[in-house]
Amino acid sequence: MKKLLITALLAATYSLAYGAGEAVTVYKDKNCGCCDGWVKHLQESGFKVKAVNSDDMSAIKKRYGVPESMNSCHTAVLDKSGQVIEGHVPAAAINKLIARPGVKGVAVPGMAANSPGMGKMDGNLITYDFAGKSFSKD
Ligand SMILES: [Cu+2]
Repeated sequence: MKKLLITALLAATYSLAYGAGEAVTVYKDKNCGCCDGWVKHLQESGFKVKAVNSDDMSAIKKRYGVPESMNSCHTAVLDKSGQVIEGHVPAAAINKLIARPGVKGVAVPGMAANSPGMGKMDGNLITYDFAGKSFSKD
């Protein structure tokens, strides 16, 4: 009985730490391979991902208020909060974003080689908020 309880507690902690089944819609170009890599990273981290292919990503970025200087390949929106995620942002930084509803959006500009979906993470990947301030280092 005690063991069962511990297992249940661990499972609860796990889902809290990893996306908690948050639904996220990812807008991407259908030919984007690294976008698919990032979608996989989100799924493995416990997010429920809906991927939507778009031929006009710049319109999507404008619609969700992504600063032009921070543009990357894909744009994602958290279904519940409406917070925006631009580019190869790691799941840990997204969880931090969810915990801070006052932050409108975060971005990893461009195509960082040390980001999920692109390459091996090295602890030096900076995620910025849309005001340009450093938000997370993973
Ligand atoms: Cu990319």
